[in-house]
Amino acid sequence: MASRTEVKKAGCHFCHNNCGLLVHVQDGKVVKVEGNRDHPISSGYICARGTKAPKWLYHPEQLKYPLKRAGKRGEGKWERISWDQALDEIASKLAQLKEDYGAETLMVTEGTYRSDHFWARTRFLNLFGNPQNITCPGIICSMNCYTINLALIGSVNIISDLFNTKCAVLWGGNHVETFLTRWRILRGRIRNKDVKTIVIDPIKTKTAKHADMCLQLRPGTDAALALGWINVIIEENLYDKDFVDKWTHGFNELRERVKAYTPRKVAEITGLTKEEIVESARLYATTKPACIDRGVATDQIGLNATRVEQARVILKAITGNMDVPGGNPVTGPAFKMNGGSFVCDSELELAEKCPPEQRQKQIGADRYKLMTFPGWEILDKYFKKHYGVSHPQHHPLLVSMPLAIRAIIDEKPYPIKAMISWASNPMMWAANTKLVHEALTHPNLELHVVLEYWMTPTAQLADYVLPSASWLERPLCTTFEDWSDLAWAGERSVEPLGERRDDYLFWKELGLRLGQKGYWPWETLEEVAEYRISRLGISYEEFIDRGGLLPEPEFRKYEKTGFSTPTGKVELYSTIFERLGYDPLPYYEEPPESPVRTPELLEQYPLVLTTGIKFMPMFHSEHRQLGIGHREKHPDPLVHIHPETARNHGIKDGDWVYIETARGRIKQKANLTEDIRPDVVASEASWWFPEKQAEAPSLFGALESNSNILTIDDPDLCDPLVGSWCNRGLLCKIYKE
Ligand SMILES: Nc1nc2c(c(=O)[nH]1)N[C@H]1C(S)=C(S)[C@@H](COP(=O)(O)OP(=O)(O)OC[C@H]3O[C@@H](n4cnc5c(=O)[nH]c(N)nc54)[C@H](O)[C@@H]3O)O[C@H]1N2
Ligand SMILES: Nc1nc2c(c(=O)[nH]1)N[C@H]1C(S)=C(S)[C@@H](COP(=O)(O)OP(=O)(O)OC[C@H]3O[C@@H](n4cnc5c(=O)[nH]c(N)nc54)[C@H](O)[C@@H]3O)O[C@H]1N2
Ligand code: SF4
Ligand SMILES: [Mo]
Repeated sequence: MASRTEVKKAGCHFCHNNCGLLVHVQDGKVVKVEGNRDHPISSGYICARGTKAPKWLYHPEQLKYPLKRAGKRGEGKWERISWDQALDEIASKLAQLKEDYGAETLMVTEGTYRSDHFWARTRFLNLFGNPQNITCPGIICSMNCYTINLALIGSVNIISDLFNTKCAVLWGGNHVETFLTRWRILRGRIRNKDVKTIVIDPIKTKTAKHADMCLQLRPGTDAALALGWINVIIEENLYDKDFVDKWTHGFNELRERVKAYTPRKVAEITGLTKEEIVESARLYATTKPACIDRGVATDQIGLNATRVEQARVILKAITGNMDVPGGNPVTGPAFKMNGGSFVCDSELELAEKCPPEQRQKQIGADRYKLMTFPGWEILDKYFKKHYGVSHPQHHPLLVSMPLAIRAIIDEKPYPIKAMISWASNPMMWAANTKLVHEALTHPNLELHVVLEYWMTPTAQLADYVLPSASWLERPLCTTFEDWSDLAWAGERSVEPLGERRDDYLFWKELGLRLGQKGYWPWETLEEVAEYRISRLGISYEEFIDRGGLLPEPEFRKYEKTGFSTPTGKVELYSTIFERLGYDPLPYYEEPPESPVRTPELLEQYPLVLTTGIKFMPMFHSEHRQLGIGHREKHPDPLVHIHPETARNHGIKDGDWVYIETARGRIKQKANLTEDIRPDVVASEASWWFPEKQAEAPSLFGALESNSNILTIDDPDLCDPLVGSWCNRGLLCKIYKE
């Protein structure tokens, strides 16, 4: 029989760029993957992860069948069972736990934007009666910033118009390694001297090497720098008076607040020079249009995390760069075409199904009020008035992981008896791994289900491990969880391997077994996609063919509609923060552990540590299996140390060194580089070793080189608005193994 080759138009989901890729399928098997030149956004781009996708998909260690634990947790004994058995048993256990402890006893943990069906999980939880007890890295990755945007401008202002900007501030982001498609736009423009760039990073990264200025500040001091910029911009009259007068609320209060943040003071805090601060502020404020393109660093500095974003929103507003070409556009929830709109995530979540008294039980709602129901109720009121649809519940409604973990162990404020980890490896991503490990092995946790591609350290501790279909085995249909007004599509390339299923089917099938009949009308994700575009007047085939639907860019939308905040303006002084009992204005606070805040620790831990340096071709804890080709390129975890610091510690390039904080120690391999501040050490995160022993206590070496052994998760030291913990700006010592 002649072999059959097809080319599928898929949407990659190995990272958040969702590039349009062409997947060559021969006799039902993926043989080659390349960039799709016709894709309206990625236009042919593909990275090493995309190219190696066939090796990834057919790796012998990919999970293919549902597994049930047969020995003790972590013992590595598994029994292969059917999906029906797994779902029946999980549903019946959940029903019993709900009866005994209430629907709130279930916690869901999930990864960072790993698929486009978060709405399905929220729908399931609302129907189950659970108060959105969801915890995920979003709290330290973008969603905390996102929620600040919602409070201050009523929409999202995180995207940057890199095509048209004349000055890009890359704030705590290393685009060369992490934001590949964004970097692709900038690289050409930098080469053509068409754009100025300022990088804010303690390391002179590959990205920073292309920049006009690199501000190598002390980790965790970003809010001081941002407030210093505001001070310079106001003092030197560099702000946009017209925009400030018409479209902002609280300028006078802001002016008073930032008086304390003089360049001299900010220089003392950040370790930058006064000149660097003033010059960079002027460059940003006077080069028009300018944008701020953020990385994740500042989301992870604990106590002061959201205040950095608050100050950045203020900077965009007072310089008149908000929602202008080349600035930071304001994005809304739904793509519109032919008089109809894409069906938003919020329209699928069935928020009204969860009884109000249940909502009040969300863990953390009494202390981190912005990103839980108290904040959401206010934010959604203005959002709905403005956009005509509700805000999706699924990202500004998160439980801080440190509270979730403690609720399992201490049963406070009530017992968490069940956890579903989908697309998530909390043994890798969450702070204070030792405590996470304690929770995941605790007898209090009666049910732990993991949905995965691989047997990971987290999966190794589960009761059921269910095999999931990847982006090659499922279609894509997304508006990025409702936070952009474009819609992307990709088709399923091949049928799922073995008995893998997409995660949507898990939520649906579990729901049907728990009394949710009638609420899951779509059999497949293709049917979901068809439903979601049903008001746009195009066929599913055309949607896939186009790969993406883009709105005509529209700027200065506020001139027609105002901002969706209580004052209708950008709130430099936040009336929502005030209502929730927080300081309405931004301020600087020292990191929980620092040479200034905790000098008593300095003798023992003299260096500042930042964790989680990301790099190609890895994506968090993924792609670490030998045989795909990525691990072969980057086999070991690296810690970046200045040569002078290394010399003082007797450390040579390539030595294995211990990095120790007050929480514990790990080892990584020394990478000596002049590019890092001498007082700073930077480690990689998410390291486990699939080739090492699976069984406890090894758990694939999950406790050996994992930076989250070192991080701080004390709830009192988390950001008070949202509960973000501290991965960056810690105190440590280093020594040779
Ligand atoms: N290759 C690859 N790409 C990825 C990912 C991945 O795992 N691998 N993950 C994706 C995800 S989910 C995310 S969130 C993004 C993250 O993307 P980035 O934010 O670009 O990545 P990071 O390396 O975490 O941090 C960026 C920079 O922050 C600097 N930094 C550390 N501490 C501080 C500080 O206190 N202040 C400032 N201003 N800078 C500091 C670091 O030196 C680093 O260069 O990448 C996405 N893309
Ligand atoms: N110390 C420190 N910790 C950090 C960071 C840091 O900088 N420093 N960075 C943080 C950041 S920015 C982030 S975003 C998080 C990342 O945290 P996560 O997003 O949880 O990333 P992973 O730890 O790689 O776990 C994701 C798991 O999901 C699986 N998976 C991927 N896609 C799917 C899918 O569609 N379905 C299913 N069922 N499984 C899937 C993968 O195999 C992988 O095991 O880590 C955070 N943790
Ligand atoms: S992994 Fe690579 S190809 Fe896939 S979406 Fe990300 S950048 Fe694009
Ligand atoms: Mo992230």
